[in-house]
Amino acid sequence: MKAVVFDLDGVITDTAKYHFRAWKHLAESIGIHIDEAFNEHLKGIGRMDSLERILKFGGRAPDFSEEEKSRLAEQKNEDYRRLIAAMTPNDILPGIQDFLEELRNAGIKIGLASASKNGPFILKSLQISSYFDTIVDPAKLKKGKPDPEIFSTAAVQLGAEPRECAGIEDAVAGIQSINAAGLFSVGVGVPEDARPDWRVASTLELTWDSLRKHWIE
Ligand code: B16
Ligand code: MG
Repeated sequence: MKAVVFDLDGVITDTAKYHFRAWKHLAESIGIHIDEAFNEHLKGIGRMDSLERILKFGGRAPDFSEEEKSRLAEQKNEDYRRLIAAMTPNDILPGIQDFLEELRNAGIKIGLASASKNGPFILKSLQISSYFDTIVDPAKLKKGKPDPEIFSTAAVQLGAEPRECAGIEDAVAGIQSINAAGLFSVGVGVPEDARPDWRVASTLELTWDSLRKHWIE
């Protein structure tokens, strides 16, 4: 057991509500209405793929050029950045700061495997950047979650074999990515059929002691 790799949105902090607000605003500007249920399908999915899903949902996929789509995604991101700029350590999900501290004290390496290009900015706002030994740059990946690439890359960057790492995710696509990469998978509030190796209902259940117990079982 050498390393733990964290997803960001839904595991470290809840950015989904800000993504939703910004996407809703953008979608409405082009006549598409999305609700919270639809937003579930955007969790863990990269920015351009999220936009594609929204356009397809609204039946407007053929109406925009690549250039226009980039502009729409940029517009959403500006809106989103305004919303997350106000985040503080109070926005860290319950138990996560203690868990990071325990991992560091146990000599376990810590990585971030988020689809978000705003990951480093968010860690900084939450004042927890110093816990992270590595952050995977999602811009350098060929494929997003559920492809295993992001978690495999995290293991490589941490100098560990996948089976020496655990990955923590709140999205089904994320669990699929962890399982395919061969890490021990931990699912936060994911459905049973997502098949995590260990399932917790809330981030409060994440402690180094309990993770270790489930991992070696
Ligand atoms: P950005 P995660 C994902 O974060 C979000 O769940 C997803 O909704 C978002 O579209 C994606 O990051 C990209 O974010 O627009 O900031 O680059 O769950 O992989 O940490
Ligand atoms: Mg997530």
